[in-house]
Amino acid sequence: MVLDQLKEVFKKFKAGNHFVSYTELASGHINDTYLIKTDDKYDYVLQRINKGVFKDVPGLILNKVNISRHLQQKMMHLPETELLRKVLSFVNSCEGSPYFIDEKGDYWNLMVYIDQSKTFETVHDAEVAYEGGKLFGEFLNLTSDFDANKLTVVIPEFHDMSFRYAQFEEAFKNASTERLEKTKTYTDLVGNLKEEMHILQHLKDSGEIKIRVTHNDTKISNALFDLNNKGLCVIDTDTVMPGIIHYDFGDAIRTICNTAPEDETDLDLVNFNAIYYQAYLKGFLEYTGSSLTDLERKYLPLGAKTMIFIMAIRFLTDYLNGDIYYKTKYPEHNFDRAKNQFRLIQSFDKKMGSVI
Ligand code: GN1
Ligand code: MG
Repeated sequence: MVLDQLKEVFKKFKAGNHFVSYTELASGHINDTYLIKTDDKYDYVLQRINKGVFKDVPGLILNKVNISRHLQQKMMHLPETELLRKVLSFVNSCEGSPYFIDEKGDYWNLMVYIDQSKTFETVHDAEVAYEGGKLFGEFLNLTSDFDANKLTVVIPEFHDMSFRYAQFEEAFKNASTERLEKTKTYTDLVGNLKEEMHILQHLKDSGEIKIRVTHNDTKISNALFDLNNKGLCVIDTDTVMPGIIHYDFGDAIRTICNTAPEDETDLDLVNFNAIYYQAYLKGFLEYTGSSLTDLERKYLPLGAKTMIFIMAIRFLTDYLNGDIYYKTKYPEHNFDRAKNQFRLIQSFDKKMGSVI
């Protein structure tokens, strides 16, 4: 039973033996995440990391711990209670390791839960977009002096466009006739956008855009807000890796400016909100602006479009593959997500015009 297992695993960490109840936090597509309520001072977030997706889980957990340590040092001036709300803090196992390995070989890690906080799946307020921009901008700013080479690359070529195209082409070759027919409009679009969607990749490969520490999963639900909607803490640092700033900018825009959730099936509800784009940009530049080159700044809008496309092609690829990567709730879930993202690109083009 899940309850017994969670109780057992929780006991393996230095959090005291105060397990009262659990709830699953089901918004992620990859890991299993649980909120553990205790009768003690803190509640906790317990996570089983997906070892099928992440090949080097100890490396991933060390990345997260080291990034948190770096951020904590930068915020040393804050009182401890505030620090615990602004930076994820990881709890060691009873054996002094940042993770516990169970009898099946699964890896678990534990964090202190940040209470009096909330997340947004969709945004309905420009202030929230602005606060999100400040929060992710601050994260990039504070990690800009962390040596990116010291991070384990947890998923090689994660935001590499050539890699994503190669995966798509392979899936296309092997897909069922039924899924190929259904997706024809969208697989054609993937071909049409190919050149534009490689521009950032080329600038990165040629060294014209610099590599730095990036979060790589800056969807707005990975930002915690306080109850007054002020940005609090960046969460889900699983994919912190060397990267370019454009994809962190872009993934936040992808989720903040979509007027509907990522898997909304009524595509008429999917529109790109350009006001939220400007609000996010403003907050983001307050923290990153002085460190950006003209070229980096020029290509921020293309970063947004490219990131929407990366998610569109990844969802479509997984659908063609028969749904082997993302958790899905029903058979067409990945296709619905892909259609949603392609519609968002269409609306982006209409609202933002050409971005190259
Ligand atoms: C996955 O599991 P979650 O929700 O944190 C994915 C991200 C996608 C996101 C889409 C390792 O993140 O790249 O942007 O779904 N993470 C991985 O919602 O593939
Ligand atoms: Mg994630």
